Amino acid sequence: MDNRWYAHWRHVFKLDPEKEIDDATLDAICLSGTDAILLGGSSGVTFDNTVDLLARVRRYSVDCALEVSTLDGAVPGFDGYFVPFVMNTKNADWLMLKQLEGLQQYGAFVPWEATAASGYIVLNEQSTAAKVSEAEANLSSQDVLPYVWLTDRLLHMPVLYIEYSGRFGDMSLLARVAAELDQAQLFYGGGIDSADKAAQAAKHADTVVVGNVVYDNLQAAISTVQAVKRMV
Ligand code: 1GP
Repeated sequence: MDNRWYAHWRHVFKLDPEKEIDDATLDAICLSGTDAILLGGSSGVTFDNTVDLLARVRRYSVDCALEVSTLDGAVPGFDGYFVPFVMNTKNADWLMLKQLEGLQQYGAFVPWEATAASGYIVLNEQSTAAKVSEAEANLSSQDVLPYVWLTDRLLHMPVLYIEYSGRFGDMSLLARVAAELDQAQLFYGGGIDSADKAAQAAKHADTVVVGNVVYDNLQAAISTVQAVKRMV
């Protein structure tokens, strides 16, 4: 069953459990009107730092989900879980084997009704996500399409995530991907540091994810919420 508990999310803040965030900043983020807080990071995510941040976000009524990218950071108590699969890598660890290892250890505890696979297409070669997963990130719009078809039409993954982490992506590529989707919810993340960029991404993506700018420029981060909501 796939009831898509995240279907209504248009704007999401992604927080990295490894990074420090003070109470005032977290307060502003959680009360910003965003649809959800997603916890995740490409490195340094542990059980302790994930539990700690979850407990702090739990003071607010906003949805809080976890992107499960390490076994260490698999923590119960979230509203939902995304299990990432990197579609554009030839390293089987990130395609399937780490996910399998997770199920071999913790499969009996997975809340299936609140767990979704997300097919990542990682497109910024310089990002930690691309380096860690050995993604073949230098893809044109044309090159990306077979990955989109694989994720959306053959495997029927419920989420397709266009990931430019750290750099604002090619919006014409994003538009091309959006036009090609049959059923997956399209997430976009990467380099959104202003209302204008958030609005551009929201034109094509179902769900816009805003990460780093939270730590660099809080006001700019907050401005992305209304920019996305205005596009709906
Ligand atoms: C990272 O897609 C998210 O996984 C957000 O990217 O940190 O560049 O906003 P930024």
